[in-house]
Amino acid sequence: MKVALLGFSSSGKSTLFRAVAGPETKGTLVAVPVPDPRFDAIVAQVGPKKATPASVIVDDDLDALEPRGRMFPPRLLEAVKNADLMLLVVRAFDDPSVPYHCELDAVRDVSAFLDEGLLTDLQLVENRLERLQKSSTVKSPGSPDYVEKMVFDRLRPELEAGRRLRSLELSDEDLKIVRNYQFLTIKPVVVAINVGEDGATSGEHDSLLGGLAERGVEGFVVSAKLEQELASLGPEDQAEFLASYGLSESAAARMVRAVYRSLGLITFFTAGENETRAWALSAGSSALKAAGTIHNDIAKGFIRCEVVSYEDYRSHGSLDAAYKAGAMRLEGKEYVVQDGDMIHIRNKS
Ligand SMILES: Nc1nc2c(ncn2[C@@H]2O[C@H](COP(=O)(O)OP(=O)(O)OP(=O)(O)O)[C@@H](O)[C@H]2O)c(=O)[nH]1
Ligand SMILES: [Mg+2]
Repeated sequence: MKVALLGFSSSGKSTLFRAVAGPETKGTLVAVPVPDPRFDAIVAQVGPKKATPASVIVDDDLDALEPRGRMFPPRLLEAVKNADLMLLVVRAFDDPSVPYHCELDAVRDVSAFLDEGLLTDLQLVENRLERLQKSSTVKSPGSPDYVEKMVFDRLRPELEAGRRLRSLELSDEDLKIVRNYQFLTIKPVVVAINVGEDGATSGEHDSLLGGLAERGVEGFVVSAKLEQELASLGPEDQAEFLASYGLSESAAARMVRAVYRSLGLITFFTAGENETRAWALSAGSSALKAAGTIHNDIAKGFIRCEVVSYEDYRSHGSLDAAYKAGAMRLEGKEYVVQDGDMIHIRNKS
């Protein structure tokens, strides 16, 4: 899962990136591990040679949003295509030594971003409808152009009314058409409100967060600069440092949780002595999809899937004990994977 960091220049994107990436990271791409006490417990019990947590990839290589004219110039739009989620960093810290394009107003910046996404999508729909008008087959029921026009005729008023495509109940057929285009509002958005050093727990932005929730957008408050300092400390000092600011979790952990929720992800585990690993998967996915997440070949040769729920694993103390107690279920390709499932795919290879 790839997260694109977006925001106006000097909103704190790169500072947040360094905070979640840690001081060691070079470059603009980093895999941030998903904090999960269940995974830690499995690793402690199995003692594998290698432990790989689930992670989300954060990309800070995108251009800043344009404050004037088109917010998403073509190059930026192109880059956003490759991301699964847009993480908007919005500036709410006041620092006269760091110039900003206009007066500080986080609510305005967030609205401008969300509205621009709607407008960009609306324009795409309108341009496409205009083209379709000229098509020779648009009036023949069942033709691809006819079907597409029907879908876009329905989407246009939704976008005009400010509804994000992601918030609509789209059928599989709708989605098939929508996915042919690069709509912005089909992607989830998470907003990081970058407050000054003392604002991380002030509650000052609660109404903004509430407004976002109403639009189906996750948000969290962070002081990127403070968290960047935090990232350079050892684990014990980190906990103390966080507590002294009234926080229980680092920016990285809060960000990853928000991303996970927005993308509707669950975690399943593969516990091997060589490698024990946590994997992110869309909620509602099949065992076959889970197999494909591990490796295409494993999906191709899929025979059956051995599943032990995390609760059963915990209560029996190990996978061996769970198997012996009959807590393992054999499932087929269509089985809907549950959060925390411990999975072993039996496959032909
Ligand atoms: N006081 C304060 N300064 C911050 C905070 N976050 C970022 N800054 C400062 O703001 C300046 C710009 O931050 P960056 O993280 O480089 O901003 P950016 O969004 O990556 O900017 P561009 O890459 O130009 O688009 C830096 O000098 C940061 O130190 C914060 O929470 N508080
Ligand atoms: Mg930057």
